[in-house]
Amino acid sequence: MAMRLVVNTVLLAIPIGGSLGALLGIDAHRSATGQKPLFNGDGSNAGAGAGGGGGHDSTGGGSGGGSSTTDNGVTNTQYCQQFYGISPPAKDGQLYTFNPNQWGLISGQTAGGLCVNVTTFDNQTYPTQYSAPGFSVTWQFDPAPGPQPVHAYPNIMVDKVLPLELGKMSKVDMDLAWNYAVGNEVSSTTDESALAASGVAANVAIDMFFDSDKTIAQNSSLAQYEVMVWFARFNKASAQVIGEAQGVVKTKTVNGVNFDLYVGKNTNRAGTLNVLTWLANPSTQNFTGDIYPLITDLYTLKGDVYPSSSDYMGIFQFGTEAYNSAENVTFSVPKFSLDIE
Ligand SMILES: *[C@@H]1O[C@H](CO)[C@@H](O)[C@H](O)[C@H]1NC(C)=O
Ligand SMILES: *[C@@H]1O[C@H](CO)[C@@H](O)[C@H](O)[C@H]1NC(C)=O
Ligand SMILES: *[C@@H]1O[C@H](CO)[C@@H](O)[C@H](O)[C@H]1NC(C)=O
Ligand SMILES: *[C@@H]1O[C@H](CO)[C@@H](O)[C@H](O)[C@H]1NC(C)=O
Ligand SMILES: *[C@H]1O[C@@H](CO)[C@H](O)[C@@H](O)[C@@H]1NC(C)=O
Repeated sequence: MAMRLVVNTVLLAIPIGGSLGALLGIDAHRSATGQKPLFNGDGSNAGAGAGGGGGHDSTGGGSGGGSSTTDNGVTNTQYCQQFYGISPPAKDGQLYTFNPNQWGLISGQTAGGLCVNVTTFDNQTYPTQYSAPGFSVTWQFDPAPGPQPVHAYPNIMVDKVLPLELGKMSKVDMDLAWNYAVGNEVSSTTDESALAASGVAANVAIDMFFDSDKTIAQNSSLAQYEVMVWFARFNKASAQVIGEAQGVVKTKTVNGVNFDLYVGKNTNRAGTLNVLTWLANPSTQNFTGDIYPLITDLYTLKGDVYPSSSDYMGIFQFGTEAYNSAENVTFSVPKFSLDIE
């Protein structure tokens, strides 16, 4: 049991990249702290300095979590660690890992920190085989002074389903709803003007990694393609899509939602990572349908920057890139399910 816990902690602690600069951030973090963060929650927070909640979660390590409350078979647990993933068990269901993924913390910067709350069912049985536990993320970060504006990409990641060859998939069905609001509480609406008034810069996005090599596709530091789907973006001036200045390459409507495609390279990877981003225009707070056409459409475009059907999808995550905000904000996802076939 103890042995198994240690193994899980190591596997789940592997930080997963967001987008711009993710890899730099992780490398910097890793070289600054060595392997310690894999085994010591507070050590990693102390190393990076910020994370206001700092000592919130001394239990760290994947399954421990911070404060937890249970009501009628529903348990809410708060996690404020920098990286450790949380993988709630699901009986006969698909497994997911919640990654706090605070890869861009800046030493000495004042901030309200970031905590992830996960709502699990004690019976480990969710509405469908593909449903994830509900979750929310409360955060506050001051603007980053340097060229790398993202502090964290807290996300939910699908486990065990990947890697899969793109051309052998038949669908990527999603059913999700989210809200973003100023404050420490879950809201059932998103008030974009209130977010703007608090200077919130963030997105709500899927982040996927592809490569022609099955194993490399699972490593965000090495994969050749990053394909993102942004359902919303708050504060256009701060939260820029890579390639935005070059304009829209293509548009596509899926399930009534219009997406604009932007294409560019992540300069932090010496131009070796092609970043293809579908930005919903206008934004949408829910999506029920198949996003596979947003992948297959990329094959129809010419050039090395686009993946092909023989490439593999190695990573699939959904979350929010936290740039900055004057006040605490809460991103909540009451419903998330993903069926990749
Ligand atoms: C599992 O627990 C949840 C929350 O209490 C409840 O809504 C659901 O009906 C339960 N499912 C089963 C199959 O008992
Ligand atoms: C997260 O959980 C903590 C601890 O139970 C609670 O105090 C806080 O209100 C929760 N936040 C949200 C957004 O639900
Ligand atoms: C990803 O690749 C980097 C660079 O080669 C390596 O340091 C890291 O351990 C790899 N990560 C995983 C999860 O294999
Ligand atoms: C989906 O989100 C849009 C706004 O983005 C909203 O107008 C619509 O009512 C939502 N639909 C559902 C079923 O929640
Ligand atoms: C943001 O608000 C401050 C002040 O109310 C709290 O002390 C922080 O814990 C909170 N941050 C998070 C991540 O909840």
